Amino acid sequence: MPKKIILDCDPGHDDAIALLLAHGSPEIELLAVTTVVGNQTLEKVTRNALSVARVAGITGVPFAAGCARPLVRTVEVAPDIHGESGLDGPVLPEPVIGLDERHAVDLIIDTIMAEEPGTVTLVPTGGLTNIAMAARKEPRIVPRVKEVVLMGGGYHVGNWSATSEFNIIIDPEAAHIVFNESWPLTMVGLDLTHQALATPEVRERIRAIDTAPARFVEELLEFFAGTYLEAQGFLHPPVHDPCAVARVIDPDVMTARRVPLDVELSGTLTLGMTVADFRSPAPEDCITQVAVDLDHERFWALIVDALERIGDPEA
Ligand SMILES: [Ca+2]
Repeated sequence: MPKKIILDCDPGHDDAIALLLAHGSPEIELLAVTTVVGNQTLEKVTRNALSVARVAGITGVPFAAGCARPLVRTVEVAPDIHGESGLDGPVLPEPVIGLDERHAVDLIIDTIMAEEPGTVTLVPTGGLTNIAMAARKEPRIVPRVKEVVLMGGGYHVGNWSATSEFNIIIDPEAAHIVFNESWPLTMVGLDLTHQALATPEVRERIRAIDTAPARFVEELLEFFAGTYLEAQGFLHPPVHDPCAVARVIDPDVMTARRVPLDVELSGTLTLGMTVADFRSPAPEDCITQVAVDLDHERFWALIVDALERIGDPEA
């Protein structure tokens, strides 16, 4: 049985690859794709999501636009990493599918309420505004969600401040809501995703697939490699968001540790820090975990396999 997911994203180079991975994996049934302000404005990331849908040949999956600003804070976007479009590098094709009429928050709620309880996994790869809003608007979704597997945070590194990761710090209040709900939650944070490096060897394997979607991914990685080298000093770019999808496809692609987690809202130096309590043993009622070690080979094999299965949808 494929695992049912809702991908809540802000494409974004790594979000685009996460979407391709989710679509191309036979282990995943993509129920809905929702967008949220983050790497760029809501308008831009939503258009990007629809463009990627065309590249991947995704039809019959509802896409909906969500929140255009965080719950409390002002909008902060990341052009130094993702460019002015949010998805700079490849030519972005004109979308061929339209948006669902519903707000993303309502699409998330309707989808979870329509499925059997305990079957839907939420995979947020952007700020947590939509997910927090959905939990507050319709609390009955919370016990129905199987698990939240999110890309965000980090237990000993940040990338937007010394202690904090972009997806969390752009809407820390939303993250606080999501991390403190009663659903099981796995944080796939920077400690893990900084191991998901697109090395020259990996990029050669993707180039060798020689399809339009694979070339699109290679062009994304080319741009991402440049900004990650310039803005953050990475020799090879870390490809964050597909790590959360990979965790759902194959839990053994990474190790995880059960630890209590919370989000700092009042620190003057540590706003948006995801605080993990590694003291042993974890409390019996602890339902949160952090991803620790990635199997690099197994991870990239999932992405290569998904791209091979997608083939050339428009050829
Ligand atoms: Ca993202």
